[in-house]
Amino acid sequence: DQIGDAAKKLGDASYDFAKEVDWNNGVFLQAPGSFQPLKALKAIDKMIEMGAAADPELLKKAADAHHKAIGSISGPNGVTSRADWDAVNAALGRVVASVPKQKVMDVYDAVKDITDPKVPAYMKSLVNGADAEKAYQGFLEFKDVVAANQVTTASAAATVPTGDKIGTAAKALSDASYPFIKDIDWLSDIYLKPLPGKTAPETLKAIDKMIVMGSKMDGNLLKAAAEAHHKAIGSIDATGVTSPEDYEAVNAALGRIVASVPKQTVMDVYNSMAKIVDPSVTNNMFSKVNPLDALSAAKGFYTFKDVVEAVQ
Ligand code: DGD
Ligand code: CLA
Ligand code: PID
Ligand code: PID
Ligand code: PID
Ligand code: PID
Ligand code: PID
Ligand code: PID
Repeated sequence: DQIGDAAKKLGDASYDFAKEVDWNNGVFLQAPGSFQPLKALKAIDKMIEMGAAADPELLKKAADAHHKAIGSISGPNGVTSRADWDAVNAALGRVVASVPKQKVMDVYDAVKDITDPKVPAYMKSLVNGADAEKAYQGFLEFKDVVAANQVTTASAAATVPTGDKIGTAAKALSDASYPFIKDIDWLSDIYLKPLPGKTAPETLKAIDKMIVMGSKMDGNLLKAAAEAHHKAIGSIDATGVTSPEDYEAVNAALGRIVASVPKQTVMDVYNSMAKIVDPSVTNNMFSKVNPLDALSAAKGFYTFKDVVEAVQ
């Protein structure tokens, strides 16, 4: 297709740049400017809306392309192979083309709103500047091909199951855990701190397992989960906490996507995360909330998971 061909040209223009970026640099975990959680949540919300509007099949293929690309990483900078670099660009170009232009620009504008104007120049200063300009020129040509293949109307909303066992169980889980949700400091910057003692390649292994799980999920249910998160973001209070109803809808939606993949795929995520999350992290989280609320939430979760497993 045209986007695939254009991605090869983009690769010619951008792979030198890709090789020069230190993908393992911890700076990429930082907020791109001053820390503004509510504005950042707005930017994420725009990404969620774009993801919910995208073609689920193309999203899956993009997830698969990333998984494959992680498998061909080499060298100290963590760069993927030339072929996989092109495949990721092509897959993302197709995802972008599957949503109306305005949804893409809304993401750009919202990210711009939390990005210090000095950040792009700082990024450029870490690589060969001429190669960055060549890559950007390539991106400008690529985006014209994407625009020429872009849809003009959004896809239909997801179908949300009703009256199912997971939906019923989600009510009990939500009742048991909403007090805990209210105890959590959602506006803290602690969630942007590096995991103690873990390197980027180690962390990427766990993220890879999530990518694999995402690509196996039922596309309609994943879209419904994105829509539920978007709705929940719309009802947050000043501390970032969503309404009980929207919280319940998020739990139901997530239970359903978990049930749509094999148990082992879920356990692979859990086990790989357990390897990188030191117990000190969990204990620290626990120390900041009311312990009875956390225990009630945990009990609710362990009851909920049996219902999920039964329909998995
Ligand atoms: C950049 C963009 C990269 C900056 C990286 C910041 C992104 C951080 C994302 C953090 C989000 C949070 C998610 C994680 C949450 C974790 C939860 C725990 O360097 C601009 C200005 C605005 C920059 C900010 C907006 C970036 C938006 C990027 C899309 C968002 C993606 C989402 C990422 C999130 C995660 C994904 C899963 O656009 O951009 C560089 C540009 O900066 C440079 O400016 C451009 C002008 O826009 C353009 O108009 C033009 O002037 C150009 O061109 C210069 O510069 C000139 C000529 O016109 C060209 O023809 C050519 O010759 C060129 O020069 C060659 O030099
Ligand atoms: Mg990705 C984007 C890393 C998994 C879907 N992703 C980005 C970039 C960053 C990144 C490189 C955001 C920061 C930025 O804009 O830099 N992703 C990244 C990692 C992983 C991952 C490390 C780990 C596996 N992503 C992942 C998965 C999905 C996505 C699983 C779902 C399938 N990701 C996704 C989308 C987008 C990203 C939809 C973006 O739109 C965003 C992005 O790249 O925006 C431009 C700048 C970008 C780069 C350095 C990448 C190359 C860009 C072009 C080809 C060349 C460079 C031009 C110029 C020098 C700088 C960019 C200017 C900009 C205005 C265009
Ligand atoms: C400028 C000036 C003009 C010239 C110009 C110009 C540049 C404009 C630009 C630009 C626009 C632009 C847009 C970009 C958009 C990037 C969008 C990224 C989206 C990320 C998403 C993440 C996610 C997911 C995901 C799916 C999940 C939801 C999420 C489901 C259902 C300034 C050059 C025209 C770069 C969507 C993918 C996992 C949130 O206009 O003179 O330069 O860049 O998890 O959804 O699972
Ligand atoms: C524009 C203007 C509108 C019209 C429009 C428009 C286009 C927007 C577009 C577009 C946005 C867009 C985004 C793309 C992004 C590509 C990002 C590629 C990333 C590749 C990576 C590869 C890798 C790896 C990996 C992880 C490793 C690092 C690597 C570590 C820690 C402008 C059409 C709407 C194409 C990250 C995965 C293995 C490098 O908005 O008018 O057209 O395209 O090895 O991580 O090692
Ligand atoms: C400039 C002027 C214009 C021309 C121009 C220009 C240059 C702009 C540039 C540039 C922008 C730019 C951006 C780059 C972005 C790279 C993003 C990489 C993201 C990597 C990640 C990696 C990771 C992980 C991971 C999970 C870990 C955290 C991390 C935990 C909990 C100035 C040329 C356009 C290079 C996200 C995945 C392992 C961080 O604009 O005229 O030159 O470069 O380890 O999670 O640990
Ligand atoms: C233990 C001991 C026994 C008792 C027991 C026990 C506990 C086991 C547990 C547990 C398992 C467990 C699993 C959990 C799994 C969480 C998985 C999260 C996945 C996240 C993903 C994120 C993503 C995306 C997304 C889609 C994108 C890709 C991504 C596309 C196509 C120890 C109780 C049985 C909590 C998938 C969603 C946006 C990466 O066994 O005695 O306690 O918890 O962006 O994909 O867009
Ligand atoms: C298990 C054992 C195997 C069998 C199995 C199994 C089950 C795994 C499961 C499961 C995992 C799972 C996960 C669920 C997670 C639910 C998470 C809900 C989060 C809700 C939030 C709501 C909100 C917001 C929002 C953003 C705001 C904050 C809030 C800010 C900054 C165990 C079956 C495989 C259900 C976060 C979105 C508005 C609070 O593996 O043997 O069954 O379920 O307002 O952000 O303000
Ligand atoms: C313990 C012992 C057992 C019993 C038990 C127990 C407790 C465990 C606990 C606990 C675990 C736990 C975890 C918590 C996790 C909260 C995670 C919140 C994430 C929030 C984020 C917010 C954000 C943003 C956002 C984007 C911004 C950055 C942020 C940028 C660029 C010990 C009870 C089981 C509470 C990610 C989205 C706005 C940070 O196990 O016997 O009690 O709690 O602003 O992006 O700015």
